[in-house]
Amino acid sequence: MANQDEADQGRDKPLLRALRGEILERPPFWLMRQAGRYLPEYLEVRRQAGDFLTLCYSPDLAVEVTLQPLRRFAMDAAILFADILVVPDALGQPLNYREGEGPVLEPVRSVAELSRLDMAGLHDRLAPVYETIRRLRQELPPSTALIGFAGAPWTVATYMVEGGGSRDFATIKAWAYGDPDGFGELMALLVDATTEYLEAQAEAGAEVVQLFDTWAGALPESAFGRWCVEPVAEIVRRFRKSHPEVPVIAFPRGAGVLYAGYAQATGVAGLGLDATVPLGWAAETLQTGATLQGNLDPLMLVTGGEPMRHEIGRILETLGNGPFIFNLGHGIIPATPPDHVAELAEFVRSWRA
Ligand code: 1CP
Repeated sequence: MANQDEADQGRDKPLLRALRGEILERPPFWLMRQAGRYLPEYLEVRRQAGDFLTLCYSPDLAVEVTLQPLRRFAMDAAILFADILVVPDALGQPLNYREGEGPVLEPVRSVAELSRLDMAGLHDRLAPVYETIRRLRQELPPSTALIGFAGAPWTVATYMVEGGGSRDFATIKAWAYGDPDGFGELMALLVDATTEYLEAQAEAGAEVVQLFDTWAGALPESAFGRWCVEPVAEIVRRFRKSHPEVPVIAFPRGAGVLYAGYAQATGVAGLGLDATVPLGWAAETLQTGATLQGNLDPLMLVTGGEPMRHEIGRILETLGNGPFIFNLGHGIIPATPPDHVAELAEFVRSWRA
């Protein structure tokens, strides 16, 4: 009976209800990059850890930084503290984070270079991440959902091929356009690794998983179908078979009008909207097929005050009458005053109250 009660209580978490398509009186909220450099207590733990990857692979520290924003702002969900680039790292492409420079990887740029990568060590390397999830499930308040995540194959591949962040994606596009079969081998490896990684997260206790496709907007229509939609659809198809109870959210940032049809084509339960997606269009065109999530401009959170409250109000009024999760349109930026996050939390929580 206790187990049954626990299960029922789990199902009642506001985030999970919203992802089942329920319209809640007050939409649940969480914020992409809610843990991180805008919080002084994060910077302190980050300093202790020394290296960013050490922080990701130390369950004690990763649990602590995951919980930090919840203590201040009581979001409806925690998001596992890790990074999308732990997957290439675990496939054998070592990763460095240089201060102020972001991630740096030894690039993989041909089928021959793919032989440096394999899945044999994947779960050993990622075991600390699964341990972080198990511990978080013990520690979270009963109504708070735990979100696991991975990068979508296209976005992860941009870092693997470019060797870090990129402005024009010239190298990866040269490969994908010029040798789609060869590039497809890298993408197939990422579909396999990402599916297994998400499955292991669900087994460890993740109740929702999100796929971040941060650079989806870099691709024209034809390539968008092949390299953004199809890999995510394949991951969702496999993942739903093994974990039908765990909803998937995808965030194809910058997809523009290609947001239309994306949820149907991929089978995701939740669709993350970037800050440029028009709200009325989203309510009419997208909300019939998926629970929407988003989409306050992170710079509005830096501004705060009346302009921010006005914009949050507009988002809630337009999207809050359908299945909806309030969030930002991209991650919190380091310059964000924590007081403004507190204002946002207060405003969303008291909406329609
Ligand atoms: O020095 C530091 O402390 C590192 C800063 C940092 C943090 C806090 C990085 C490096 N990653 C993270 C954590 C992180 N990254 C999380 C978990 C925390 C949370 O959401 O609360 C998540 C979900 C991510 C996801 C991530 N990493 C994405 C997708 C989402 C997005 O913001 O677009 C991407 C593209 C990355 C790559 C990455 N990792 C870190 C940086 C600086 C970058 C971006 C590099 C670039 O702009 O190209």
